[in-house]
Amino acid sequence: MAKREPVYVALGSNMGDRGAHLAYARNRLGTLPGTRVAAASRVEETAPIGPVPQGAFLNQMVVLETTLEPRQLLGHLHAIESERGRERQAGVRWGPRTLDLDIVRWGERSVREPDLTIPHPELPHREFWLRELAELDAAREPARG
Ligand code: A4P
Ligand code: MG
Repeated sequence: MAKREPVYVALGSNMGDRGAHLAYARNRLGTLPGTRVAAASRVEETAPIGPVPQGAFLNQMVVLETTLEPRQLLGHLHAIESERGRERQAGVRWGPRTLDLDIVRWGERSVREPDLTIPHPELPHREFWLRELAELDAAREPARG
C-alpha cells in the first residue's frame, strides 16, 4: 500500500459547548472508513478573526492517516459539522459556528478546485494554525526514521 501522507484537519468552535463539539469531532474522525487520528494538538482559545463580531473560538488541529481521497473526506467533514447542528447561513462567510472542520494540508499535495483548496489559503495568515502545525510536527518527529 502507498505510504499515507499526513492529513492536517483544523477544528474550530465558537457556539454552545465548544469543548464538547471538539471532543465529538476528534472521536468521530476516528470512526471514518480507513481513518485513524494519529495525533492532536493542544486546544487553544483564540480571538475571532474576520469581519463578523462573534465570540472567542476554541481551536485544535489533528493529524489523520486515511485511505480516503480529499473530496471524500470533505464530504464526511460536512456531515460531522451537520451532526453538531451547524447551519450555514447563506451568504455569511466566517460567521459563528458550532463546529468548523477545515482541511489545512494534505502531505505535499495541492488541490485547486472551486470548492476545495489544499493547502487551505488561510494557512499562512493564521498564527494559531501555524503554531498547532509546528506542535504536531514536533510530536511526529521521533516516529520518522
Ligand atoms: N473549502 C475549500 N477548501 C476547503 C478546505 N481546504 N477545507 C470549501 C474545508 N473546506 C474547504 O466553508 C465554505 C466552503 O469552503 C466549504 O463548503 C468547502 O467546499 P464553510 O465551512 O461552509 O464556511 P466558512 O467556514 O465560514 O468559510 P471558510 O472559508 O472555511 O472560513 P474558515 O477559514 O473556516 O474561517 N477565528 C478564530 N479565532 N478561529 C477560527 O477557527 N474560523 C473562521 C472561519 C473565522 N474566524 C475564526 C475561525
Ligand atoms: Mg470552514
